[in-house]
Amino acid sequence: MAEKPVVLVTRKLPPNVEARLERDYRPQLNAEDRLYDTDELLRLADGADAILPCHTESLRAEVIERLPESVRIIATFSVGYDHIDLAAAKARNVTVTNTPDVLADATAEITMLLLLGAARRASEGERLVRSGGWDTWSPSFMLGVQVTGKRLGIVGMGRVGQVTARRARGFDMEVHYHNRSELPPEKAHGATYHQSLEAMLPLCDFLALHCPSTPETAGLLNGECIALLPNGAIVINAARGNVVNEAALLAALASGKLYAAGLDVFNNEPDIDPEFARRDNLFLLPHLGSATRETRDAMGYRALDNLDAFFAGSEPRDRLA
Ligand code: 8YV
Repeated sequence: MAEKPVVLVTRKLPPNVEARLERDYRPQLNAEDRLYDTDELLRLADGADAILPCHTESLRAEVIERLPESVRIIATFSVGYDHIDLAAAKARNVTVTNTPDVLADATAEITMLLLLGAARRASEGERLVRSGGWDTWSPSFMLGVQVTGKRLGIVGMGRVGQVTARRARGFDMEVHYHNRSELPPEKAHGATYHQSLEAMLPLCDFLALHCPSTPETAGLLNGECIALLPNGAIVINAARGNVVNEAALLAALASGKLYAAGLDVFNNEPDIDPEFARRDNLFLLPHLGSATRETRDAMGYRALDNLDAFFAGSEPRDRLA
């Protein structure tokens, strides 16, 4: 019988996922969950048939070019693949897969949390209670913005966007979306399509970003786009930090153009712009989009399904390159 493939697993994964790895592969696990720098990653990849990374490992072109010949597939434990240079992988004949579908529910949950948290001033309220500073109640105390019945614009109507549209309807929201192409009605869930982002923005009391991070979407929500939103709009980002021009976002939060923002993702995580922590009208989470036990298991299984297919000589269902 052929030897089991060697898989370099860059981060500590859920126990059930690691158990399946131990059963079916010869995994090199990261029990201490240390972050590997590029040199260590390349050294550990020596002799590995596959790498199972997370978005915390940057597999840009110069890293992929230096990968040992033994590596034939990168099966990332993420739906996003902005940390992997697909063209460089293709050029070296390295297959790349991701984990779509399975994190849509968890990420849409976080989107609704961000939306509610930003609109109803949840961070401010929580800080007040915890600090012992809560000493009053009045009819005008800590008023926020009501979510029910408001207009939500979704940028990127992929799987996460579609589940978000469904959840938002539970709050009687009027949902709009901008996407490369219009979806069939069963996927649009009653949301109205806008071919142009600029045409949709003036209709958005809330704007939720769910597009992938690509060269085309970098800085998509810039100052000009924010200016097109209604005064007092709320921006939600559960996609990637670089989809937003953060300086423009912070300026709009300071000027009052935006009422608030709810953010789960940032540029340069976890060393984010300290200005975010200083502003009150922000509801901030540390990249928790897919962070449920159920979803992290499902992401691991999906990555392993891709590896299983690849090493069985069939087409992995989530092949990107
Ligand atoms: C993951 C994510 O937790 O899957 C993604 O693209 O952004 C997250 O929800 C993370 O990327 C795991 O690698």
